[in-house]
Amino acid sequence: MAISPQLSPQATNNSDLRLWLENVEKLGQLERIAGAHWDLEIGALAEVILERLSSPPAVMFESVAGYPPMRRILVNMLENVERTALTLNLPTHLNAIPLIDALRNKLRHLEPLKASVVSSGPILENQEAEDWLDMLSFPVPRWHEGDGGRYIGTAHLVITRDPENGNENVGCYRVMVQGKDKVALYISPGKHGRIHLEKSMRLGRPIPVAMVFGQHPLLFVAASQAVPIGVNEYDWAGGMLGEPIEVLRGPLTGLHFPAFSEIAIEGEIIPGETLPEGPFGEWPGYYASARRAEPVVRVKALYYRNDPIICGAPPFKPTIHGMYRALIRSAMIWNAMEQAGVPEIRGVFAPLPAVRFMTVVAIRQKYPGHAKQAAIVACQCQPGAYLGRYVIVVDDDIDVTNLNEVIWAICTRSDPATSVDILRRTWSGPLDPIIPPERKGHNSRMIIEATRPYEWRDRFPPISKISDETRKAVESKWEAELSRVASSSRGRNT
Ligand SMILES: Cc1cc2nc3c(=O)[nH]c(=O)nc-3n(C[C@H](O)[C@H](O)[C@H](O)COP(=O)(O)O)c2cc1C
Ligand SMILES: [Mn+2]
Repeated sequence: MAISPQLSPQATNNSDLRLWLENVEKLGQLERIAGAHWDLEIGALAEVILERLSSPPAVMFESVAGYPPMRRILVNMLENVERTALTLNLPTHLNAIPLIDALRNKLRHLEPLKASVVSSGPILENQEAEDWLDMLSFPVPRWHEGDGGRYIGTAHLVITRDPENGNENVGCYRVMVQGKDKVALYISPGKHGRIHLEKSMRLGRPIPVAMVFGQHPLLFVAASQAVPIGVNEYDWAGGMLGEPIEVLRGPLTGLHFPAFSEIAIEGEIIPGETLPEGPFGEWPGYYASARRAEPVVRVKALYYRNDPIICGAPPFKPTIHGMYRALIRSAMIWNAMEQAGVPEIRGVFAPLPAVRFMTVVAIRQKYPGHAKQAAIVACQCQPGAYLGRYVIVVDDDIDVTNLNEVIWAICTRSDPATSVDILRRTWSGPLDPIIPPERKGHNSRMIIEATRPYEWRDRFPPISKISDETRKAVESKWEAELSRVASSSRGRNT
């Protein structure tokens, strides 16, 4: 049973998820699935679609079993280059490296734009107070068999305030439903929301919290990538969008949430109040931590739009998802390397399956030691330092986004005895699978210089490959034959 598209007729605000959906639909990249169950089916379908398609569409689940048809779940929002570009307000025709280049330029010149506080918006279309509300009136998925519960927060916003200086922060920290009016969240050490929470705990005061579970994906990017402390995530997103994000001031907490969001709550954490949370499949592709006591938010008010949409980005195995993370991290590392003065950087890429664990850098070598300098900076600059493992430097004839080329460069231009270095006691974290529980904290880095050795780079064996000139001439003369061969062998190619 398919449901006809019901996008809001008033989707005119640029920070509105529904306008984003209209644009994705114009790209032909929005699919709808009706009738899936919240318990494992939505998670499994999202995963299988990622597994089967190299450029997967965004998928909207409607008519979820046991729920009103238009309480919806949207997944796989940012799983290709085009939708990541659309979301970051960049041209959608660019390939990965030109997009990374455009993004890093944009980030370098980004001027945050102060959010504009408004008094109404679609998020207020429905309002329910503490005695009425039920977090499970939405089709919150249990994404994977091993998950400890139903996670409403995987691509969302958690808004908190610093009890000392009043600054607000918007972070993305996983949220599990614990009952009609309770949710638990996990924030890892050092995150801005955790700093606010710890300060309030020390003061012995309840901490007000607001959360948003469906919003323009740019706001999810702002909440889940490293916006520096002191920069408000809404202001950062406004700068990216080129216009201020419209926010409402929550009546109970004074915390701000986007006027065009889909579902929002206000509530508070009482110091010391915890419930068992987790386990949850995490971004390295493993269950890294056991079920443990985490802070509980008592939900005091619920707001939602008509036909609300929960956005979901549960961490699947990174071999099949995470395109936006790869693109954004690559741009951030590239900028940090340039700021550190590394010259002639021709490409930086954090390959998809490796998430943070690998960075590949292409340079045009200028002096002895240039490759080593690039490697050390890439793996120790701020956006590249946390939870890395391998850093590979290649010459600029290698396409850093193509792992086949990178592996060929490693195999033919590095010699393990002379091209590899290990840095010890570098920055790791609780989610590092290879570090045993009693040693979490540090790990190491392997630097691989897979560039032609500087000293004799001019005498390095030439590559056996036709020249660009010959290729062009042959391609234009033989195009018809080449197309015939490609189409007649298509069936056998899969
Ligand atoms: C899909 C997704 C889920 C995330 N879940 C968590 C989480 O559960 N806990 C956490 O501490 N960080 C999580 N992160 C990472 C933080 O959102 C990220 O570090 C962000 O920069 C934190 O914001 P802050 O710097 O304002 O603290 C997640 C990131 C993504 C992309
Ligand atoms: Mn922050």
